[in-house]
Amino acid sequence: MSTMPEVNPARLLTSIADFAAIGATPAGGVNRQALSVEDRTARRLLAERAFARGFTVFQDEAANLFLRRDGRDATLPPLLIGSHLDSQPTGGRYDGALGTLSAFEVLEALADAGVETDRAIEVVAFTNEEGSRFSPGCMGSMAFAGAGNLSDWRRARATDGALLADELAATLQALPEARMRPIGHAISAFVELHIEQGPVLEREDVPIGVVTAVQGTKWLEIAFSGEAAHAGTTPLEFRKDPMGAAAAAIARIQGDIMPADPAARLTVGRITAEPGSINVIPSRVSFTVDIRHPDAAALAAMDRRVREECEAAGARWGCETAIELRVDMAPGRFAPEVTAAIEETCRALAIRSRPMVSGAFHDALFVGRVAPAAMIFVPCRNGISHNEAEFVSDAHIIAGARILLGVALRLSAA
Ligand code: HGY
Ligand code: MN
Ligand code: MN
Ligand code: MN
Repeated sequence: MSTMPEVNPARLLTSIADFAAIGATPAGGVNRQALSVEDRTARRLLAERAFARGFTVFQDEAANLFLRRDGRDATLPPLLIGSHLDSQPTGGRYDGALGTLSAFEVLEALADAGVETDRAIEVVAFTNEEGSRFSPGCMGSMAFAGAGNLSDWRRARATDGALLADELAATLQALPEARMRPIGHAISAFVELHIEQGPVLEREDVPIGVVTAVQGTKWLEIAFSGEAAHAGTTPLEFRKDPMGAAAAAIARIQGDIMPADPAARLTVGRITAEPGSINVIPSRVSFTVDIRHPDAAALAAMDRRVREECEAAGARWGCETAIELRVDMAPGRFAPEVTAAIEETCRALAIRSRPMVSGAFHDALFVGRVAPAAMIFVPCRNGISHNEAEFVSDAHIIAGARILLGVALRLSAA
């Protein structure tokens, strides 16, 4: 005899705190980078909780982790819900983990209520959504959607020098009880709950965002190669100074290209100088450019402008310029039938919502290429994310999980 399933607020809030302790930083954030020891610890904790509930645990060759609660009809493709567990080096405790743990709470609430759904529901923790330790981001969901080549990525080196192939193998081996499954299995739909990571919902005091689309993203790695020389003896006209080139290029990127379009987002997040000595003109300077725009043509135009500015700066400072495209994510629209299910659930629970476009990329962007997908956003304080101060109120956490449970009930019906 089943009852109406309800989210268990105390259990979910405790779970979020439990996972925030894995890779906890002194400033209250988390450092749980993809395929790290901390990431493996979090995966194990989630898998053990799944085993304890009698769910089945799977991994695929991209180390995507799946927790399955069977449904009435095993022939039906499962509904997939979830997000990611990896974090930025100085990340917040909610980015990714909130969606993954809220999805697990949905399975527990259904189990507690004895509800048998028509189709199975699977919770997923996709591998390396952040892309900060290994490029590209959304590695696991891209591989799941056939939108990227895992064998190419295997040779990638992390920012700390580790080889992706080794870290993938260690992660899979750390969970021997999980069953391996072929990558990219059929699913009926995918719903990802995530913090907004921006200011809109909080500013409008709306508890739920119904995400209809995700803007496009390009990541460029720019490298200027010049000539190392003595800081004290080398006059300007003899210098082939990659730092001068980088400074000129970044000034144009942030001083001219970004201000020209209010929808443009350009970020230089990482810069490295070699040899990095105070009294040596660098031999090489590399930096990253994260380019975002909701419109594909505008994104391509900004990419061209950035490349032109870098080539010009390199030439002016007597340097060679190398530009590598590390990530190329076209803007994506989500499935109306899934956003409609989210909106219906918000109405049924009398929780206000508003449609919106995501400024951040997400795993749902890629899963949405192979199955109907959409996202549910909850507000975060001051719109801050990718920052240890990231915060979501308990009320918004519970509202988001209740919506996810309602949507899962709707979409798991045959
Ligand atoms: O960068 C992004 O958009 C994602 O939050 N990792
Ligand atoms: Mn995220
Ligand atoms: Mn993130
Ligand atoms: Mn994401």
